[in-house]
Amino acid sequence: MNRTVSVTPFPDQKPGTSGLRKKVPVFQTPGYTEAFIQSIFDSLDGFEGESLVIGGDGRFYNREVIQTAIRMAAANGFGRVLVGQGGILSTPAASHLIRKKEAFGGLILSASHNPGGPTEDFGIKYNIANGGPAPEKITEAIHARSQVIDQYKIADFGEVDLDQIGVSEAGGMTIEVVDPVADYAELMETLFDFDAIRALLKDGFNIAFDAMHAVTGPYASEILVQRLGADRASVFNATPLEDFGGHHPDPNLVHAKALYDLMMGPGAPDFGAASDGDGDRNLIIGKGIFVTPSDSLALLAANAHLAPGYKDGLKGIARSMPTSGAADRVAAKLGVEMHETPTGWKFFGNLLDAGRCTICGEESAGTGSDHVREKDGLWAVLLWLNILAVRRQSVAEIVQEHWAEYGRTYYSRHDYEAIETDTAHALMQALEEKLDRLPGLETGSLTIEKADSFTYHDPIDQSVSHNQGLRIFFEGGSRLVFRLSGTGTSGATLRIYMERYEPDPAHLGEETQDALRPLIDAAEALADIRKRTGREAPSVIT
Ligand code: G16
Repeated sequence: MNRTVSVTPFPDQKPGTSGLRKKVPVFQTPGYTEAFIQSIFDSLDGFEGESLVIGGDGRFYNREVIQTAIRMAAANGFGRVLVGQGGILSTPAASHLIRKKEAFGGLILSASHNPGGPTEDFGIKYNIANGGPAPEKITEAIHARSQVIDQYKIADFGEVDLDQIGVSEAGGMTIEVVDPVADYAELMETLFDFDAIRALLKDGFNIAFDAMHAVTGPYASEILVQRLGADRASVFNATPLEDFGGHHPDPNLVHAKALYDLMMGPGAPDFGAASDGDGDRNLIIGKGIFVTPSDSLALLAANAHLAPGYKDGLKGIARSMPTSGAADRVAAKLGVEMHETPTGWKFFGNLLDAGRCTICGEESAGTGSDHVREKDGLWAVLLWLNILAVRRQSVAEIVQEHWAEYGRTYYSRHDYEAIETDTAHALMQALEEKLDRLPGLETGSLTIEKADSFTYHDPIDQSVSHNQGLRIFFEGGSRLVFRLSGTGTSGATLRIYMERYEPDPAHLGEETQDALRPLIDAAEALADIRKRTGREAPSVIT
């Protein structure tokens, strides 16, 4: 039996960079989760009798929301739901499942790299039939609907057994609990030379993969250990935990410090990697060398043809605006299109669907390709391993050869987390107001060439996205970008992105923060960060 339940709108249900992310107690507010899911369904047309994929990263509250979402899908008229066993689906695996099963769309329950637990973060995101995050016109419709919603529909049936693979019927709908790993692992086998990687590992090439007690544990165990023969001990923190063991499942140099220390220490493995809460991000560290996500994108694009799935070359490359220009130089050399989009994987979807790019990447540790419509952590790890298996060089040698050929883009991001929202907006507004007056200004040793607020014109659907970050370009090619994160759940996070291009082979080995010192000083001089935020230093430097 279906019920219609009255609800009053919640004013804060505006999806951010990647879905709605809030603290668990907010989602536990009576009617809150239901109102948002109903707002999603109310914003879609034509799903009667269609399939919906549902899965999450296994964090606290995942199972409860999955039960609710299944009952609401039935009451709203979906014909079938496909759910990952145990409620688990990594974000790229969910994207693949939507595409493979030709589902109408999917609900992905994750707050990505944010911490999990009873007082930590949760999130809900809707993905469309191409497997990618809903574009802005849908997320805006969801938000608009959430502001006027007055009821939701839910079917009355008991708990679905999420742990048993199989098919059942309830509320007039088919419920299929599927193996979350099998389809994804099979897809990876079609893209990469598993024999070559297996041979590399057999020859004593040591890897370390930190699953951060998050969703990639089962995927990495199946692919790296079972199918590729890596040592069982090389995949650690492989059991997904509801609170990620109390850590932030964020594969950066702060939260994956243990891996970083291992890779920089004596006797380090040859290759280290980590992924995040929902398995879409990646961190790559060679023996004694951290590869920035921007460099990793450039390197993967330059070498992708070494993997079977990309042997015919790339149609184009896309990167988010704050990501460094390292990949642009690869695109120029390959003679393929280069696209610059706003932050948010959803902006790559149209380009991928239209065949305008093959590989995409972001400074926020995301890389992926047209195999799915999400970024994909393990995909990046496997492409790296495939390249290493063919080139038989160390990560450091490959990176250094790349810099020698293309020049090096020194790059860093400074985050000021959980600052007061008003303070963050005031800082951005003050900077924006003076953008017009910046060209020609000297700050330290640097001279400003131009400055603007980034606007994106989507070349496929002609949509326009304004206010996507403040950019300050300096003579000589350096750049500063200021923007506020769209994924945080407490206060605001100010992100400052710095990059400097260095073509001179004699200056490729500097320490990154030293190489960027003039830009770090310029950011302070232009935005008064210390005075305005009261912070002496960034919370996270990546
Ligand atoms: C999401 C988006 C990414 C974005 C990242 C950081 O990733 O999908 O496109 O780069 O957030 O966004 P922001 O700078 O606004 O915090 P994820 O891994 O959190 O889903």
